[in-house]
Amino acid sequence: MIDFHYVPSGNNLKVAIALEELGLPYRLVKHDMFGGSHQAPEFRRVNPNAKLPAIVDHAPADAGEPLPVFESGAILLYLAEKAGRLMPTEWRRRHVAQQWLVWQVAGLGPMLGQANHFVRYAPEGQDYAVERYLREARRLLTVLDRRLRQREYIADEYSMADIASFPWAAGVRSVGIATDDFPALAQWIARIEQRPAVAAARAAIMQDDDRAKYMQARARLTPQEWSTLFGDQLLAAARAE
Ligand SMILES: N[C@@H](CCC(=O)N[C@@H](CS)C(=O)NCC(=O)O)C(=O)O
Repeated sequence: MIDFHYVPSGNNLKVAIALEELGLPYRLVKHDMFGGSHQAPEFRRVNPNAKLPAIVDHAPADAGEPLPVFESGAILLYLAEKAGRLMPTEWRRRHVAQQWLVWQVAGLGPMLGQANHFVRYAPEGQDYAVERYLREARRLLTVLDRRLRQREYIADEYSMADIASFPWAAGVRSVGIATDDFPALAQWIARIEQRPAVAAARAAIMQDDDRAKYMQARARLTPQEWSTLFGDQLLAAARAE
């Protein structure tokens, strides 16, 4: 059994899709990001970086202690290795899939994340930051769109590379980017959305009462929530023993 610590967001949807695709049994452990449950000392023993998603595998391959794994990219690679699926085994194909997976976690995710922050959470009037991150997000989406022009999936076969990029690409409307501007990408999103595991993953974690709070066009946070996510409490939690 795998404990899956989550909030209803794109990074977390990656892990839900992977678990559903691989048919691995998991137990949902929901967090309240706005309330700061992920900053509590017990969860920082699972993820010292105090972010979601994270998993704890109670039946790791070495038959040792339960193993916590954090960072969505690391979790996808861990689950692929555990199940022996969704990452190519042939050397060249594996490195193709791996570099696109890392491209998502090091580029597309952080840039869209910052765009999301400045469009939806920051005080208004930060035009330079909004334009900088939206332009970089559009550039990265263009790279992915071009990659998908001649192929069905990002790598040579459906893989963790697709699972990593799908939730972010499918969610770009939240920062005001239309997928119509990226035709190959839009077709790939529609193709992935047809997968039963994707529907099951969305049903498991995204159809959630709290989801509306994550989807506000301009987020309205209480001062305490703002401090937890972006202010003094964020730093205090990292410093706490
Ligand atoms: N690089 C991390 C990013 C995780 C992340 O930022 N998760 C968000 C939710 S999507 C979170 O936990 N936010 C709470 C916070 O920043 O305190 C990953 O890919 O797992």
